[in-house]
Amino acid sequence: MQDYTGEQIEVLRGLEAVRKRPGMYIGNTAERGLHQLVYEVVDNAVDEALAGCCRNIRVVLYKDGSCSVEDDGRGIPIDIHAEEKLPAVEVAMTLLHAGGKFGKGGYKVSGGLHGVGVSVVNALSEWMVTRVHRDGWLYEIRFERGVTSQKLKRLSRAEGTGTIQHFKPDPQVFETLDFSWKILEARLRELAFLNRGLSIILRDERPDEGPRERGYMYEGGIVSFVEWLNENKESLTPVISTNGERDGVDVECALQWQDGYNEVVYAYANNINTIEGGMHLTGFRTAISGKVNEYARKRGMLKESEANLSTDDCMEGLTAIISVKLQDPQFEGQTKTKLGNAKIRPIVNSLVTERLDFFLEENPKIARAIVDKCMQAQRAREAAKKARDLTRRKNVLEGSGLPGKLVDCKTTDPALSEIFLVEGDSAGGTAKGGRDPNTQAILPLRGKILNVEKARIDKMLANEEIRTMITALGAGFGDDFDVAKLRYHKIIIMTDADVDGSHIRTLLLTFFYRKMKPLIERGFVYIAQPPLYGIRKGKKQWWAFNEAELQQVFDGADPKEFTIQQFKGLGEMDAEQLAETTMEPASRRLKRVELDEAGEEAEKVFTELMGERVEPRKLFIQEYARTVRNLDL
Ligand code: 0RA
Repeated sequence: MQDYTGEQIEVLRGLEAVRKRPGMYIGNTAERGLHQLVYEVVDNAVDEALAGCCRNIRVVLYKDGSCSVEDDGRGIPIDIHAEEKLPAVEVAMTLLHAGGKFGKGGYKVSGGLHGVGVSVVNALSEWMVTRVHRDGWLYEIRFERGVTSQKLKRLSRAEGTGTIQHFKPDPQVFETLDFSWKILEARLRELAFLNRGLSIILRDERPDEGPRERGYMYEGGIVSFVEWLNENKESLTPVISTNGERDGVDVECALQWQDGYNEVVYAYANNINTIEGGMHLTGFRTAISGKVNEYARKRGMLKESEANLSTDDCMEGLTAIISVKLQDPQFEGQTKTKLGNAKIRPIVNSLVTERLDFFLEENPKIARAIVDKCMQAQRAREAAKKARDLTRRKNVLEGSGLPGKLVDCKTTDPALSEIFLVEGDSAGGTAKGGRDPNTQAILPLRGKILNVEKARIDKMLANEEIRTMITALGAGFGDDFDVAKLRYHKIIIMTDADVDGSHIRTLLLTFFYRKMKPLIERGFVYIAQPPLYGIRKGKKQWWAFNEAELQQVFDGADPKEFTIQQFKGLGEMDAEQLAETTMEPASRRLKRVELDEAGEEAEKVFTELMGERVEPRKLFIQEYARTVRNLDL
């Protein structure tokens, strides 16, 4: 029999709650939740850096599926906690919500959103080892599924201070245990940008060909972040930056206009990407439009009779990072990524206004170029509005309002409806023959659609294929896009398995990413997978989607015994074949297009592949050429 003290019972209850409903603490137990564990531990180390006590963080992924995070901070305190009568480190590791915030006078700010506490990581790990360098000693404590398995002990004399957290995610909890270099790299790079001078190293010891290691450290902080984002764009201005502290709030902004048409603005609060925006973003946007309009009027570029430039006009082609750090962040909104603290708005607004005022006065030539660009954006937007109104009116006259090329499905329930965007009229005809008319609609697209990466909104709307698509999907586009009005919840891109087909697919994805992003964020976009080969032997029929599957069909037999048809395009299949292999839900394969958290990565790839500059595209092609399969020649 063991006597449990009050706090031991509390620990066990806490652990049980976390292990019973891990989703409540880390979102889910899939890939996202798994990476959340690393973020949680890294956030603690970054907090130590924010307190000015840590310069280096090192993250290592091991072959056994474990991960360690090492920092050179002060080391988690090991003295006996007055109330719990346990070493402070044990309290932090086992008590829910004790987090890093035990003791008074902790940090000034703390990455609050994740902030579930490292005890949650401990509870969801098969084992966890915490080592602390402090007071000339190295200490160690061990846990199994959150329960202390080895009390804190002194291992050896050691110099310096710091903490090493080493944990192995529990296979009983997680569906996947495979850490992704790409996902971790994106977040660690972001953290390095957001915390100037902080060095973060990522090391992966899992690859058979040997360890892989990369370090991230930016003396320029968010200025470097903007430079990195704009690396493949033609800039119109230098990076304009400002920072300051007011009312206990730290604000940093860096911005640069480039000659593209997209607004690339990321706002952070306590290192958390506030994708829903909030007070810091509002303050920033009003500062930009206020100052640009004021300057344009003062210099007579905008006449008295003319309307103000809209905020969207002023933000066209602007790349910016806004980073605020504050004591008591209020995270609101659906995904708790909208900063609610009202006092932040005027602080950001006045800092950016002051800086921009100074910049415009000092650089009249560049200032003129900025205003010129905003006015062009305004003209394009007005032209687009006219075009839009015109199409609306035309639709009313024509009846249903749907494009004539669309072969619609019978159901009107978006959740059950699918639309196939098909390359070419002839494949469109085949798809029409093979579809299920109740749930599947067909929209044939003629040739290449416009590359929206290189076109303004007015030119976009002059493009027939784009207009047809917007009308068929029914949810508008750009700033007016409303996913609630979407007519289909599966948008399936069906192009030929050749270079032209890939190009059309990329053009479509660029359009959706730039002008209907929620489609991709909500996972409504899919790519159809037509087979590359049809194989026949006697009465038997197989389909192969790649070379390996083709070999599987042969199964060691002589390929000459089979009749093999290689499909170069959708048009080479008849309606029945296309239906069976590519369209029927029961037998087809679909790839869902997903966007991971690292939004900057996707942003950069679209610029590289579709933007004005040729050189980055060449480099991209050279880098990935080695991995290309099935290139048609
Ligand atoms: C509370 C107080 C002190 C350090 C820490 C927490 C601390 C926590 C973590 C978590 C990961 N690495 C960490 N490094 C430090 C400061 C105690 C003192 O004054 O020495």
